[in-house]
Amino acid sequence: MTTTLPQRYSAQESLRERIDRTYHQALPDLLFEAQQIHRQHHDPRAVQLCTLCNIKTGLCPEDCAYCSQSVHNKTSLEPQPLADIETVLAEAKAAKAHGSTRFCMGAAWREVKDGAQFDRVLEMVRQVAALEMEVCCTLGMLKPHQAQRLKEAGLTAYNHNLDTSPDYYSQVITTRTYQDRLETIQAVSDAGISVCCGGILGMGESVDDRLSLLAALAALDPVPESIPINCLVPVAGTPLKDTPPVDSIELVRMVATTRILFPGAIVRLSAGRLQMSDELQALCLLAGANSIFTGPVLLTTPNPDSTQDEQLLNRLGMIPRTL
Ligand code: SAM
Ligand code: DTB
Ligand code: SF4
Repeated sequence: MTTTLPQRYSAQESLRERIDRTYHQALPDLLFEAQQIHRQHHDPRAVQLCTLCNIKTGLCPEDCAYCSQSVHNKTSLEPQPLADIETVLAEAKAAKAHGSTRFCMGAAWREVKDGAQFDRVLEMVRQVAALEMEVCCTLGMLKPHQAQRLKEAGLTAYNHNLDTSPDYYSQVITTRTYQDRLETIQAVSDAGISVCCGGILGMGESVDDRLSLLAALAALDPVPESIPINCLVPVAGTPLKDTPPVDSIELVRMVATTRILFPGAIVRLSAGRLQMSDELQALCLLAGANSIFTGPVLLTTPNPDSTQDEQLLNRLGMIPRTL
């Protein structure tokens, strides 16, 4: 009798073929595979709560078509200069009191510039780290010495998304390249900071583009430890304001495929939860998502409030993850 290896162990299969086959298998098989892997690497009941804080709002020179904060988009957002350390620290303490174990500070910058503002951000990182929370920043492009300084200040992770496939990217952003993003991600991992890198679904891209995004994430070395999956929050005044929402089952397939490809990563069900039913969020958590952003706003757009999230986790018998 000849024995054939199960398809998943085929040596000839390319990464992209494996991603395609994984994503397109029957949903029960996809979910079963994702759950097996999820359970081998994580507590299936635990969900990490993470809170965002926009430390500098609006007037960003980049032209990201989805973003409320770009100067190129005519949105109703009120710009705000870099926040005070005290204000940010108070928000971090409140987030911790609500069960968040990770605090992520975002700035509407194209890139970090050395000087007093960056020094203030470094101090924010130091003070949040002292609260014994994971500290993450997303500040745009970084140079290696800046990544090093963030590491020394106690930064746990840096969020810098690839956003979409290399092919679709230029439909969404023209003011910086995919390569620019890869270089920032390299500087982050070279500094010993954990990479948080994912993308956005629902910007008019195809399923193939989404799978190419996963292939690009899988080609990073090291692969990201944290992968945010955002669904576009359409913002009035942006070119993507009328883009139709992501198909629910396609979202669940993406989450499950991400879980299978990145067994050890925290997969974050990020922007767009307000538009999702409880049942869809539950399916995403069953498919391997194990983190959500809590608090009534993400950076500039609304998000379910903590009470709603608490009730959902309770109904599912799930618990906030401790550090
Ligand atoms: N300026 C920095 C940058 O672009 O890296 C940090 C902030 S930026 C808002 C962080 C990420 O949020 C973006 O890379 C994008 O993936 C996500 N994002 C921004 N606007 C969004 C929207 N309307 N819907 C979904 N995700 C969005
Ligand atoms: C990420 O991928 N999603 C979060 C976090 N990284 C910084 C941000 C979502 C922003 C959604 C749009 C807004 O609120 O402006
Ligand atoms: Fe600026 Fe970031 Fe918004 Fe792009 S996503 S416009 S870089 S704040």
